[in-house]
Amino acid sequence: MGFENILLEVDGGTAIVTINRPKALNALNEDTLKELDQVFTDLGADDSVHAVILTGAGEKAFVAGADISFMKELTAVEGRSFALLGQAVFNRIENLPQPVIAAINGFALGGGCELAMACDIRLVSDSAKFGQPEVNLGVPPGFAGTQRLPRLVGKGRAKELLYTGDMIDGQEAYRIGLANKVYPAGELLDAAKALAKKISGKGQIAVRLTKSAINQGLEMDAARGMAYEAEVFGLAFSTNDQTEGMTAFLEKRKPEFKGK
Ligand code: DAK
Repeated sequence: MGFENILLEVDGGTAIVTINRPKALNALNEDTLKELDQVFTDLGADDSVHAVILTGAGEKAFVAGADISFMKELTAVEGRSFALLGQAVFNRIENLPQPVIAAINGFALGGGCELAMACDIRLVSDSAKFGQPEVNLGVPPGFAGTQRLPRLVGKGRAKELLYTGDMIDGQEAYRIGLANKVYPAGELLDAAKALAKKISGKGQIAVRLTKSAINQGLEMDAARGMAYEAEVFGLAFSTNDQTEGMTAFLEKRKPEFKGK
């Protein structure tokens, strides 16, 4: 299926999804969200893809937010369905079986910051700018910014960003735990590809089970989270990857994981 607002490239085990509306700083309208939903549905079902990189086209923006010209005339009912669509797409990304790395190459504002937070890992360029400026537009965040930001950076820092709409740069995002690493702009995509490749070389079932244990576990109390981890750990012992990984260690060779 061809997409109008998204570019998809698959190289080895890594898929690169680029949101491609650079004239509107990659702002998310309904069509773009629906295309993102489709592309991530397809990637989630593709076992040859081991990691996904999500980035924005052009040099200025990752995603400058939900599309304000699209949102301006929405009725209350339409606004609610737009928020539910965005939340569903972001949940799909957060719960994709494979890890998703956001390569944040510029503005990540509002829905763009929320999209980045739905990814597993955020690598950012030194020109990146994060913020939740919804209060400047007279609305609260609608794509789970009130939920994911405090979970990532803590309640106090999240409230400051959400109440003021202030922007922070990549270094500050790194300092508060919103970004994993900061790179010079020209090195960002290569760094994301290198990280994706590194993850692709590991036992894929183990990576997926680990993602599930973290995501599910964080929604439970610690005792239930640990019980879930034990189940997931046990499940790994039904795989060839577990036999291969442990045998290879004892034979002092590199494992050859098959994802089975
Ligand atoms: N939507 C639509 N177009 C946008 C856009 C956006 N979010 N951001 C930028 N653009 C467009 C600009 O209108 C401009 O278009 P033309 O005038 O060339 O046609 C083009 O991109 C280039 O932008 P600028 O000329 O403004 O570029 P600058 O470098 O001067 O400024 C900027 C860059 C990122 C600082 C500025 O564009 C800006 O402030 N943009 C808006 C950022 C923003 O407020 N983002 C948050 C959007 S609100 C909800 C559902 C969802 C949400 C909330 C509630 N419910 C249903 C309850 C989510 C809300 C958001 O994400």
